Amino acid sequence: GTAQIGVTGLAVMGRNLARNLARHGFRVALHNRTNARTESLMHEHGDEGDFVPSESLTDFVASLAKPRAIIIMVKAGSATDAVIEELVPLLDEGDIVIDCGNAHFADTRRREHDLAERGLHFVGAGVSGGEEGALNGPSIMPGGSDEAYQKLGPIFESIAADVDGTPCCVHVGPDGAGHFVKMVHNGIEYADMQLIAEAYDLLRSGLDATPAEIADIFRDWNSGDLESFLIEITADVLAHIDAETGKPFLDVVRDQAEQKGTGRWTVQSALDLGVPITGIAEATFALSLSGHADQRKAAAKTFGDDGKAGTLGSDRDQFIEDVRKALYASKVVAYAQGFDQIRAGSDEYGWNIDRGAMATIWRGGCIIRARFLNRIVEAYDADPDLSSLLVAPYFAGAVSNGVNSWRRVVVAAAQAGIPTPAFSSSLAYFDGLRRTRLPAALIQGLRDNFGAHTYQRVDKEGSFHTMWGADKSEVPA
Ligand code: NBP
Repeated sequence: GTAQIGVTGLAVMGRNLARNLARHGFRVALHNRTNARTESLMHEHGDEGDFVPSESLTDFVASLAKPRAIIIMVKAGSATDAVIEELVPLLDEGDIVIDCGNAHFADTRRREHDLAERGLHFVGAGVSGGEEGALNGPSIMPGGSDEAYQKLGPIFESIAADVDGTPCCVHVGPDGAGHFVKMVHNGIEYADMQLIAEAYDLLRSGLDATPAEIADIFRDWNSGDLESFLIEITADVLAHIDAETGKPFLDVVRDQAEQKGTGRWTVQSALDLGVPITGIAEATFALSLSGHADQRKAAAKTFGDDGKAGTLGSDRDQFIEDVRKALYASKVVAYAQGFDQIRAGSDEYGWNIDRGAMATIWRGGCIIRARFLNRIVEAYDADPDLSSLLVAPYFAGAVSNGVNSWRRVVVAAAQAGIPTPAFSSSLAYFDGLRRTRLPAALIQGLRDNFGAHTYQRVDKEGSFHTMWGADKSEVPA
């Protein structure tokens, strides 16, 4: 065969990735379980580049030059395993199988291990940017071996988004590292969206501002530190008018958000790793709450929906500026926590992930692309072992500068009964992080009292236990 790379799985993502590859001059082999998808791609876009379509997987594999590079872009989970099982007997030693779907990193670790035993490379690559990104330049986060990346790197780097001449693709690390980082990226995306939603709610419920007015506020914010893809499209969504009713689009959409797998995975992994990613967790739980329509109805009936709309507007401009600063500070917390999780995962699984490089490849192509990622890159350039993004000079300054606004917003929200779980918990995290002494000493005392769990002292080494039920003397444990 002569094709340089193949794509199997030609739904929206695979189709656009294949077109992106072809537009960059690669000869692309095509396959999909249901041939109609392949035919429609050839029919609609066959003239965009050099495609080699095949109806059967055998012909598809035969159409590829060796060592083969095959991208799988199917529904994550058992479909990916099914395709791998069908594919592997047709391959030769040294071929590279690439999963660009949203796999769980643990599945990617397992698959990489299995295929390595069969002499094949397996690369789990996170791809962000939705269908638009897949076509015009996504952010790509490939894991897998150095050897596989040597061949794939130039291909991926040429189709990835580009920011100031730097491609939004880098070899993240071995086996599941790429999918792990993609997972954290999606968790941060959840936190970002929840923070934006809370800011909107504060302005709408607290100031009685209209969606169109709030769209203007977000547009204004997008010209400063907050500049990002999500802030930009927030203005578009807020300004949109429903054609059927003439009402703001937001007011005709159900307020129950879908909770997809990756946000949940991020929180589960953080619990396993012992990393407090409170922003992402609150965002995930806020979506869960939105989905419990019956419970919400019962509670609204019991307690009443709060009727304090418009009560926060005594100094309207000041409040808007406070919300902007609170949003920025909370966003810094969410990213700081996400990068902590990347470090913890990297340590746990031996991936040696360069966090600055992750911020670099998120600057374009992906959903969380934002101006402030440049600041994260600078922070890790200055200190690759940074203990927390929050203590890097730029972010420390931004948070210190915004902390009074942040407190005023959280207090005002609590008084007005406007739920701000992500704003509030991010502030609590910040206050907890900077405390020299936390009340955990009391918890140690309680655990020693009821379960003889022992404790350590601030003034000498070792573990100790107090004889709580007897004379309360202390004994070494
Ligand atoms: P879907 O996730 O909707 O999957 C549809 C594709 O999977 C079709 O090609 C389908 O073939 C194939 N497939 C299934 Br389902 N079961 C199969 C099986 N047992 N054997 C072979 N093929 C099978 O497609 P998508 O929305 O393009 O997403 C693809 C991947 O990219 C997913 O992992 C997704 O999580 C990830 N992703 C999506 C986005 C996004 O914005 N949509 C962004 C980033 C990542 P058929 O045509 O024969 O039914």
